[in-house]
Amino acid sequence: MQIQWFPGHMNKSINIIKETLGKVDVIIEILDARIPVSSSNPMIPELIGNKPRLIVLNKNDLADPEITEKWMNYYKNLDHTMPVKVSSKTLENLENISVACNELCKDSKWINRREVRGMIVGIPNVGKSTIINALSGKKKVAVGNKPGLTRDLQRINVTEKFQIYDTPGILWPKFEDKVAGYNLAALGSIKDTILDLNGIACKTLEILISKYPERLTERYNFDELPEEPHEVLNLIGIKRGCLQSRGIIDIDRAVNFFLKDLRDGKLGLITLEEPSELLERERQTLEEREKRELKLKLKQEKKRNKKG
Ligand SMILES: Nc1nc2c(ncn2[C@@H]2O[C@H](COP(=O)(O)OP(=O)(O)OP(=O)(O)O)[C@@H](O)[C@H]2O)c(=O)[nH]1
Ligand SMILES: [Mg+2]
Repeated sequence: MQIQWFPGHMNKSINIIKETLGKVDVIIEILDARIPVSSSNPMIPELIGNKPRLIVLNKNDLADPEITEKWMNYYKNLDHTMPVKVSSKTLENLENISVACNELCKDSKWINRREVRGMIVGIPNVGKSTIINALSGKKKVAVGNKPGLTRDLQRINVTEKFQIYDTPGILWPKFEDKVAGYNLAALGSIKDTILDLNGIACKTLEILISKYPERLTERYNFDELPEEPHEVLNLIGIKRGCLQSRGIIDIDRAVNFFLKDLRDGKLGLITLEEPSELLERERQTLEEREKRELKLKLKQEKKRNKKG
């Protein structure tokens, strides 16, 4: 699964962040609590250096609380970093953002003289605008479920002591990490029109069969959960009456049923990735990169030999 992003957008985003970085005290990185790794941007640590970073695990109303705790512990152990879990939809814990930003800056010389300034960053659809609207209590920023909606940089006074910049959906996910592509697509953060939805549903079902088998059994009233994702889709098709003429199962409809259930939280509180999987995930990404580079090298050699 390839994630699309255009070099022009990437350069513009980086320039905006770099320009704004000098004016702020804290970087507020919004992540989707259900997929903290997949919804992160690989360049942030390098870009912000030693600047304090607040990790906001947003959409916590949809995430598995047990795994969110694991992620909280994981981020607590990183340098210059503090995590908070929030839901900008239910407004749960939202005030912790300003509390944590103040905490991150509490030893600064200027802390009693002026407000803490934060800059919100994150990949499309993680809820940046929803958070700012909720914090400011006004509908100042366009919100939508289509990726890439916010376009211009804005500055908002949250309280007298806390000010934030809104940025467009300016960061990109990890291109090289295939799992990230699948996870983002499964949760609706990449436009469906460009996707192989059947493949995405199967990849996600693979995770759910191993992590949350009982949720699938409950939701679709299975007597027994099949082992293979495509078999689960077939069975969802049958259970939901997705049938074409002559009783053939309409898999596309079954896929849509399943993805809608997942995105709407109908399968319960679900998190697709855990900190313990990080190392293996990085190893896989590295292996893929090496394979790609080797393939390219062989191709170039073949070309050279043909010429020679
Ligand atoms: N359930 C739930 N949905 C949320 C939450 N926060 C945001 N959303 C939804 O996620 C979608 C994207 O939210 P936005 O605030 O537009 O995301 P954004 O990061 O500003 O997106 P771009 O402007 O495209 O970069 C919307 O449908 C929101 O309603 C949350 O905490 N819980
Ligand atoms: Mg936005």
